[in-house]
Amino acid sequence: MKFLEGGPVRGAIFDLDGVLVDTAKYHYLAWRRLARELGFDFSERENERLKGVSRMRSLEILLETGHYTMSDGDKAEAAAKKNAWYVEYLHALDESALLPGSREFLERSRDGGIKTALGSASKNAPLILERLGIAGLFNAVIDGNAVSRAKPDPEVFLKGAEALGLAPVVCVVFEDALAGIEAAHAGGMRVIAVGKEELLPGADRYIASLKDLL
Ligand code: B16
Ligand code: MG
Repeated sequence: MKFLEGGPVRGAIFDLDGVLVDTAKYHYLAWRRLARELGFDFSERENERLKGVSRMRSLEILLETGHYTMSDGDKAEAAAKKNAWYVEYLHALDESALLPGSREFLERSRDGGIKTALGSASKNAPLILERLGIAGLFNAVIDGNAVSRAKPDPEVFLKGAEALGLAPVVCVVFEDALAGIEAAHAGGMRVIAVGKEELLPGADRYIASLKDLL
């Protein structure tokens, strides 16, 4: 399997939301519900700023857009409420939410001797992988429960490479968010962006979806 310049690839580390699955719409519905409850609206364009960002940071951005302030205790409560709604929406998730080529590319990577890891900010990753029926396609899962520093810190990807027993230089990261591209490079890994160069500058290659690599 040859899909990237710059030496062999022995490990592939995948972001979840926006790379393997489209969960952004469920995040959006839950954040908008919270915003409306607080008395302001939240547009899809504003929601773009939340992609790849941690739950608490997402809440802070949401509150900023609504010019709304809250105590830390209320923030924890609001984030928990949003998550409960999000998890409720996730029950509607099934294999049809997989982005084009996700399952096939994971399978082909493994058949081609490339080890696979998940590198996601989401604390709900195990539930999502289960609902999509792809949990068994990963050699390692590093998610929001396993890291203490959010992207653009490279922690999630470095832990992924380590769990695969590989050096960063032979790993490639698949990302749809700027913070993730920065995190991968900060960890010494090459990165393939799922999206457009205008929105995601600095990646080593661009694809519209994993289907492009099949
Ligand atoms: P949770 P990724 C990210 O997933 C999402 O893109 C982002 O919108 C979300 O806030 C974050 O996970 C945390 O998710 O609330 O489920 O813990 O793109 O890193 O796979
Ligand atoms: Mg993402």
